[in-house]
Amino acid sequence: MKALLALALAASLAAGCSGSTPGPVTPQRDAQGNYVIHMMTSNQFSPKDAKVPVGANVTWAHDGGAPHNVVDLGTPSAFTSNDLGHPIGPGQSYSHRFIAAGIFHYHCEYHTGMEATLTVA
Ligand SMILES: [Cu+2]
Repeated sequence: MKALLALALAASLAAGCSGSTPGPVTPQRDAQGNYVIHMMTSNQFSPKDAKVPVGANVTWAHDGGAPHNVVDLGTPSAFTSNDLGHPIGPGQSYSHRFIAAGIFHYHCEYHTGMEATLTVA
């Protein structure tokens, strides 16, 4: 019984450690198979550090609140929701398919500090 308890404790500690390990997170997929990154009401992207496979279609979904956009910070910019011709509002989204590997740093131009990283590998 004591051994079992120790084992359970060790397992929960290990789980806690892996949960706090920094690194890219694979976003949840929607019914169409798109990887979904949320633009949260707190003016943050979630997951902030995301990873998807080459060929993935990524959808940035607006959770509500202030309008946002999505602009790759690379030169030239590899993707931008400004192609839509309007900010992304509540209930709206922006999608882009990534056909090549890369690490992309992007941000929302409307909110200082609203930035994130997407790794395509
Ligand atoms: Cu924003």
